[in-house]
Amino acid sequence: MALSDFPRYQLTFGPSPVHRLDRLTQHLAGRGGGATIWAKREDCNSGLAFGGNKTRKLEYFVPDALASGADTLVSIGGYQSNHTRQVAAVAARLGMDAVLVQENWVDWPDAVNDRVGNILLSRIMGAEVRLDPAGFDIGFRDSWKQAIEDVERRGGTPYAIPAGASDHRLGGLGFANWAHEVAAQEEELGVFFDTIVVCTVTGSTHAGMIAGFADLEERGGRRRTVLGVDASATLEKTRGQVERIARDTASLIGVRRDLRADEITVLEGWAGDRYGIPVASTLDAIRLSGQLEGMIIDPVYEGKSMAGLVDLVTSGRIDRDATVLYAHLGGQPALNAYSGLFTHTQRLDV
Ligand code: 5PA
Repeated sequence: MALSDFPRYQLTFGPSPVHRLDRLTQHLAGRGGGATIWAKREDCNSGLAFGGNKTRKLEYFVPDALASGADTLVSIGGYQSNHTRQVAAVAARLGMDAVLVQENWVDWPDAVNDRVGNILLSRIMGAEVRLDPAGFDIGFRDSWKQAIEDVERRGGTPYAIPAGASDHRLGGLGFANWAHEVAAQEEELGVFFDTIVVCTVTGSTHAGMIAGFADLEERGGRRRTVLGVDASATLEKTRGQVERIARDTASLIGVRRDLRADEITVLEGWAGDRYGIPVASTLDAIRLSGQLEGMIIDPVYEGKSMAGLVDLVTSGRIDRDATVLYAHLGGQPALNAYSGLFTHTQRLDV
């Protein structure tokens, strides 16, 4: 089967915007870089509760959920999960229920961590929110299985969506489609993105891109480099999951060759010690992106991948003549649970 054979239920506005980050490009050039930086914006890809990367993945889950006769979407994430917020929005749009297990993934001392931002939005959208004290883990969880069973026991028909909509047969398709979308936008814009930078945690965003670009390469497209920046701080689990989902997705969409080792790159160095806890480079990247571009990124995911981009570009590890596409995957609502980090304006010397 080819990617285009899989049914897709459109939840996004259409292709997400792609634009240059000129001031960031200039700033990094003054610090040893040379690459030209662009962004593709999944943070404004949909009218469903601020959208984000999961909205794209869920476009391929919805036909499967509808065909299964489900009436309830069941999923899992941290208190400030962007993923579960997007599941709640999709359930609302489809007229389904949502049951969300929200684990205590981040030991973050914010008094309203379980009240503001993403979890607030999920409650507004009518989801059943179950707080659970368990810590961070991207694997399958008993609490999630329990939620699925509970829905069945009360006579509902659950559709189970794992953490981040990743470890699922269809998990990689949304971002395989993203790769095809990038290729079409390149034609329109007359540009070629030789390097993609993307945040990776549960893995199917990054893995889907790898599979999608491998598919394009097999159809005669040019090679490019996809750099995943780990934000899980459980590197081996994330790397393993990226690799597995990339291979499974590639074969699902008809890529005939094996993926090369150099196509699967998960970089460490910007996650800090723990998932969900920003470090100095995260906060610098958030301020940099805000003060140079008015582009808002979050302390859990994009702040870490942007910190990676900054270092990779200024160190020359990303070539000085590269054209980089930064995948902005959304996630801003979580900023509300991190207000303590930004009680005063701190202008960067840029
Ligand atoms: C998330 C994930 P993957 O999980 O597909 O690797 O994507 C990482 C990622 N950026 C990057 C943002 C804004 C994200 O929300 N979020 C998870 C969540 O529960 O929200 C799945 C972890």
